[in-house]
Amino acid sequence: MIDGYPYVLYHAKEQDPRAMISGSEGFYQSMDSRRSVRAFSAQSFPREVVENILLTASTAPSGAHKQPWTFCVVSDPALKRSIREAAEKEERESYNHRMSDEWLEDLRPLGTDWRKPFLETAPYLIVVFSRSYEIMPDGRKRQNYYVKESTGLACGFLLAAIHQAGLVALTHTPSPMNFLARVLNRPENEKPFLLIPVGFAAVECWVPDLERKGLDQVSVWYE
Ligand code: IYR
Repeated sequence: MIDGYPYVLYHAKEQDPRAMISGSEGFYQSMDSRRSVRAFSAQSFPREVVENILLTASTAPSGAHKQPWTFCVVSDPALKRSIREAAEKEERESYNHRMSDEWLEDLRPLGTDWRKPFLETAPYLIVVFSRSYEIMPDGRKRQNYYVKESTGLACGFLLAAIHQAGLVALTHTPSPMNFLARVLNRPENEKPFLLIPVGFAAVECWVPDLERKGLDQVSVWYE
């Protein structure tokens, strides 16, 4: 007990430096093979895998340990179709009128457009909502903290768990995405954050030949 709150001992891990180097290298190699995918197979997989993935995502750190996220899992074909139709309506408007020339030019290498067939093909859509506050059983509101940072971290863990399960995903950002709260009938304290189709890659699935920034481009060391 500390200040009346229950505590448990966290056991520090003793590790051989060589094992640490090869372990971190192996994890890096695995994560480096992750790709965002837009061509999905229709093949499904057990619901239990999704459950484990969501439990993993929920191990992310969060402001005051409020875990301010909700994962809506959509596999119902009619609902997937409604989401696709609503997303394409917004995306068509965005690609044709709302996005700047610079933005469209930046997206050209990715080959994206307003069409989102993967929203129907992928066996599961995980629609992530962030929770600005909690509504208590008596109707009063309780504040959440660092809601975007926390939900972003949970989504990072989610993508890593999806990859570890041998599946692929797309971090899709239809914009604006208020339609998701409407279609899924979410409460007023939840805001749509990301729409993540999950499944197996299609047999023929081309991805852009991207290069990742090197260490010297993403880090500055003060030694
Ligand atoms: N939301 C649009 C556009 C789009 C924007 C970015 I930044 C991307 O990296 C990819 C797509 C869409 O999903 O097509």
